[in-house]
Amino acid sequence: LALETALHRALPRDELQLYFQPVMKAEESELIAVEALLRWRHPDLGLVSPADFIPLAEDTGLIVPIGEWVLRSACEHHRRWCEAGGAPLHMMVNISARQFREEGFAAMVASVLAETGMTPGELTLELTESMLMDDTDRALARLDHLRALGVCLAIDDFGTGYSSLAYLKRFPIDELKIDRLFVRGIDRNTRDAALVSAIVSLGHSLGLRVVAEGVESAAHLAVLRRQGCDLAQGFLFSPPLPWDEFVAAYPPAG
Ligand code: G
Ligand code: G
Ligand code: MN
Ligand code: NA
Repeated sequence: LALETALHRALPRDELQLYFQPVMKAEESELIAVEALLRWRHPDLGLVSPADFIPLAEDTGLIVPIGEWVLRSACEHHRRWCEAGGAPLHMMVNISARQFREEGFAAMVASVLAETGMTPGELTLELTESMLMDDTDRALARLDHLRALGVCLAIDDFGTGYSSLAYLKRFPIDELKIDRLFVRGIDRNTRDAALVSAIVSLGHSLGLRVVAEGVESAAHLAVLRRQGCDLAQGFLFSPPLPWDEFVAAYPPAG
């Protein structure tokens, strides 16, 4: 309950912050996108991971205002990037299940796009398989609504959820993000390598871009390049960084 009370105050007290992790073209190691990752600076507990407070935010419904803040802040940071003369950069934002199911979600996305002047095609919303699997007809309607706004849609943590491949045929998805669970062993474990290779082929045959998460070593990247994976994200390139550090590491007009 104490944590819940504190979470209620997090937004008005300005305790939430976005970190940004670069996403690179696998072949050229060139910056192409950035994922916004939420952090909470709790006055006593210090930095609290979203893994520890997103579930609470979902249960209490606080995820709705918090998620809107995340999206607006991500779009505002993107505008700063553009104003600094940055090359086109996709902004990737995580969406939670409760947010996605919220009646006004697509309308909220539309108004944030309008208010911030964000180019819809440069925004990617990250969804998870389980969000699409319950009530698939309604999920499809929501995805169509979002796609009509011009935003891109990605499946995050691909391969780990409860899912069916049939939805890939029906749903208007642009991108698969392979969970780092599969990437971790690709340079040593032939099963992991086979799974990642199969996901890359599956994605490409459906016209999707494929991102590998959790790329931690040059050996990981070498296998991913050989397999033709499009994009790579992970500690090999950079951990998630505060905006100023991200911009210093990847100068927009550099
Ligand atoms: O950045 P980190 O590894 O601590 O993230 C832990 C988990 O929290 C990941 O599953 C990530 O997708 C999720 N997460 C990070 N930022 C957000 C956010 O803004 N919204 C939602 N819904 N989840 C987030
Ligand atoms: O679920 P999602 O993919 O959104 O989770 C993103 C989380 O993964 C972030 O919290 C980030 O800190 C973490 N992360 C990013 N790159 C790496 C990596 O190379 N290795 C590991 N172990 N975690 C990573
Ligand atoms: Mn993600
Ligand atoms: Na993921």
